[in-house]
Amino acid sequence: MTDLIQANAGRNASPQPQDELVALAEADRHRPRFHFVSPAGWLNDPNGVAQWNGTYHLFYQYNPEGPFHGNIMWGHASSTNLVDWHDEPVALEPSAGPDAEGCWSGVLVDDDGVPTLIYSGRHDGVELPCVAVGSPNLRTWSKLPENPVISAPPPGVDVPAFRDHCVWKQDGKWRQVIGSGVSGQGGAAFLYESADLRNWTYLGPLLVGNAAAQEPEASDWQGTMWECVDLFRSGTRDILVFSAWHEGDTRHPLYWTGTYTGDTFSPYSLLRLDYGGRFFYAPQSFEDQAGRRIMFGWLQEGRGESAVRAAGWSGVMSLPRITEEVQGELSFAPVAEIASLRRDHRSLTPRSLGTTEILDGVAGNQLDLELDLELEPGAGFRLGLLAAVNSDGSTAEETVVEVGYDGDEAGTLRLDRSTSSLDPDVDAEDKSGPVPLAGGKLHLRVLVDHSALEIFANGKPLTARVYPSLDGDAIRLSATGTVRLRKGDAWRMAGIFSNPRKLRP
Ligand code: DQQ
Repeated sequence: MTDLIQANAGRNASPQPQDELVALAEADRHRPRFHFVSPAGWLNDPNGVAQWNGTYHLFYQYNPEGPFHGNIMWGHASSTNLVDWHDEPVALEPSAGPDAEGCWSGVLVDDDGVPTLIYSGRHDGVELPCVAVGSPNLRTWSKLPENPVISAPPPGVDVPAFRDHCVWKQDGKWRQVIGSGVSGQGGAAFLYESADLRNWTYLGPLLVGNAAAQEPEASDWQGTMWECVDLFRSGTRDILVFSAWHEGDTRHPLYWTGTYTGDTFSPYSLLRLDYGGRFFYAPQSFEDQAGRRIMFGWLQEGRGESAVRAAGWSGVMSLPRITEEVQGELSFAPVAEIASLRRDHRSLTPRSLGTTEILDGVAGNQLDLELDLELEPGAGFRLGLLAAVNSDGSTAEETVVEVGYDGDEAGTLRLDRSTSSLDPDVDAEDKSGPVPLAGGKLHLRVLVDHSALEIFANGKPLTARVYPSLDGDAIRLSATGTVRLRKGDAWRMAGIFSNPRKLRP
């Protein structure tokens, strides 16, 4: 590999105030403790998610210089159980040439035993596909001298951007889709083919969207460019995931169900992937050795820029979630391994719920709650989290999860953050979406990890960030109409990192 440019050349060449930034980040009250976060500085998209020789690998968009998107490199962590993460050396970082301005998102593939990264190198303000090959332990990466391996977006197409990759082997050849758009029309996924991951032939658009099909304000607006495209089969459906983007605005993840045949994807339905919108952005998935489709997403910050700067870190990785097709749509749940972090089990007494009650003996900001409920048509269930209650019983702060049952099969999951925080600078936008509620039966799983909140209601996820200022930790239940708690379990969750971590492991 002597003719290859060493991706890691110059690493640790200049001393950095590493300890200060890490200590600052660790001291932040809003920092999650059982979600993966970068040692400090900035984290965004999951990249190169894979299981390699039994070990799970999570790469991520990383800026160790501070909590802002700049000079993006690939951070790296590994895990034997999808729960505990071991920091690995930075895998890729910008160097003179086609990725001088950033090593943007991409994937890891197994090229006949050689770990190989396909990523977007940024140079002169545009991104182009680049390749790096790895050592057998995935710790040292060498960029190909022929980068970029695709020198321009497809000829004759005016694109707003062209980046991010999904790569797979099919009938002995490599295929990839690259996220893009057709100006004046909509987002797009462009399809390529290669025998060697180095020489690529453009086959045409896999799919082009229609930015005029929904209003730009809609929670399922397709955007004008598709970031982080991800194509996979789930059950009886082919699935094309993308993150809807428009002129620098990261909107939300969506997916098409449909049929991938030949060189095209025939769409059937367009669906929302997570009702938290930009709080579960740029997801990437892989199939593990047990055949599970596992997805990670980036939980963006929802507090003001000065608060982010002061905290010294930005961005949370979601818990790994399994996705499966259920009745033509994707259904999600955290991987079962997460349950190994559960401590101090409390079981809730089955009962009918009514006026507001504070849960006895269950409180905290690092929790896993699992509830089985039964709602009568017209009923509503309300779960208050991170609640700070005034001495007169009024609410000082509270984050509220609500599920309403409209009757038949349908219900609505809603996250009300209007009283989550007294801080006026935090995002408090209402989040909601439909949930299947056959017979009024609801399985609700809620994971609270300080500012990171992941909710799964009958398999429909809603992910968001909250920044309570009063350190409230009470949990409150209430109902309107008839709601029965059939089973309820609560656990405190253990943390996954032992401090201090190294900014540049
Ligand atoms: N983030 C990356 C891009 C991707 C975007 C850059 C999505 O490759 O399109 O950090 O968050």
